[in-house]
Amino acid sequence: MKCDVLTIFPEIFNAYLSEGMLKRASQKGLIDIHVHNLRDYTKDKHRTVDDYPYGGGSGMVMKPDPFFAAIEALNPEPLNRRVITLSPAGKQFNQEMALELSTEPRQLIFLCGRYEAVDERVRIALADDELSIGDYVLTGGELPSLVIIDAVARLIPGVLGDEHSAEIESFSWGILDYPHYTRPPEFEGLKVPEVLLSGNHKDIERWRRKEALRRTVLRRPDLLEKFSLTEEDKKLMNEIKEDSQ
Ligand code: 4FV
Repeated sequence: MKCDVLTIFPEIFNAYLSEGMLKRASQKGLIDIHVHNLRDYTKDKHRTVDDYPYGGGSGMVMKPDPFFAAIEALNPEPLNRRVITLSPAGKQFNQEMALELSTEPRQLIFLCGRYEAVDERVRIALADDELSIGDYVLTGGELPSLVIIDAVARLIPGVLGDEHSAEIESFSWGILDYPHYTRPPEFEGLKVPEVLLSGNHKDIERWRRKEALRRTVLRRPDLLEKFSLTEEDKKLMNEIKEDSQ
């Protein structure tokens, strides 16, 4: 995973990328992330990146020029770059998209907006994707970029400890995760489900699948619309229905 980020607040990234799994992944050369200060691509002595909105209105708009100059400098070749802008108006980011981006051979370039918005010509002329991390308004595109970088990087083979393969995890299945427990076996009067202490891996797998399905039925039934149930899943769903009678 080779990716570059354009932002007026590079420090935000340095802090997050120098901890935990992403730090180790960079050290292992599994991911290669470079953060650039957009102001380095301005031409005026005040390193201006924003200006008043045409048509009036509150707030400022980010100028197109620094983004164009930066992309020209970072990778003028449209065919081997994938430019991503972040906005609430973008396509909703999800695990499926994370999986797709994790196999993307081209250089990913994230353009982080600030202020009211970014001049629309940046999206029109430069962006390959416009993504949203959710229906709410943030102060900048830095957090959405980090959310996407984190979700994609952990799917790069070798980034997650080999004991944890992304394939076995819930959203990769397309349903919610099952409940997790660790020691002590009883805490605040709350016991760990017996089956998890049984050592019977077949029963444990069955229990985990059933609880994952139960949670999905209760909390995200929308996920089940695009989820193909196995014959075993259908039996579990009947049990879940009976349990709730
Ligand atoms: C956002 C989101 C988001 C809008 C104006 C940055 C802000 C400000 N981006 N998913 N939700 N962006 O709220 O991606 O410049």
